Amino acid sequence: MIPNILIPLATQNDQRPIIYKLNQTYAEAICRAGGNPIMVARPDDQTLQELLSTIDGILLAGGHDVDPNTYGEEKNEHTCNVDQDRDRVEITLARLAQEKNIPILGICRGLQVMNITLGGSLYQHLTTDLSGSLTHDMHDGQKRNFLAHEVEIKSGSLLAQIYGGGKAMTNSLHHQGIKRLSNKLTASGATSDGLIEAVELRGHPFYIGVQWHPEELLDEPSTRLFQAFIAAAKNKNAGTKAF
Ligand SMILES: [Mn+2]
Repeated sequence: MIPNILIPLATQNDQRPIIYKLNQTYAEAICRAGGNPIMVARPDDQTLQELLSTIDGILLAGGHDVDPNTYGEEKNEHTCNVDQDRDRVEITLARLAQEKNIPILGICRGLQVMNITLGGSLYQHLTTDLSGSLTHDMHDGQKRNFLAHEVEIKSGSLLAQIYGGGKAMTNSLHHQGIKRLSNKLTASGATSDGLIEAVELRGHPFYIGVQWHPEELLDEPSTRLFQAFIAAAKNKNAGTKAF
């Protein structure tokens, strides 16, 4: 059985016409790990519910900023290109994944959506809002696989089982990040400036978010992360942990 992985498309709304899109690397990473990506646009909530019976896992990809209203804050001048309909779709999926034990992997914005869904909040701009912040936004002038910083992986976490514990060198393509961590989530990785860069939901078969972009890296830990996600998706209806 090849597990179907639902991926809401990102929105490119800083130009006209507005485009729904997905970087090729996400789909390739899912395929390499043995899954089948199923891209969707903006289904209504009822359609989303029905779609869930046909899929085995959910991937929340990167993209533009989430509307700060979703975590009770006013939008400041650094938050841009909000798509409230994408926020609705992804927050609904992150909630349903929690409730129904559906394996879910959140990448970059995806991790942020998971944290917001479960009651956390974001820094709207790390450079100005997180004192002593490292340089996390490598969008300008660097390749997307540029290894920007270390992430300390918390021992005892699911992520440590996958990454082998210790430190991981990762890329970094984000200007926002977790401010208040959801009290349901566990921090499983952080950078030296104190920013939480990985989260997981204990007791769930696979509810993992990472702030970096493993789909752009072809190293072994990134490969194992996608393999573990697809293994959990294959196991979705078995009701047991995949690893
Ligand atoms: Mn970073």
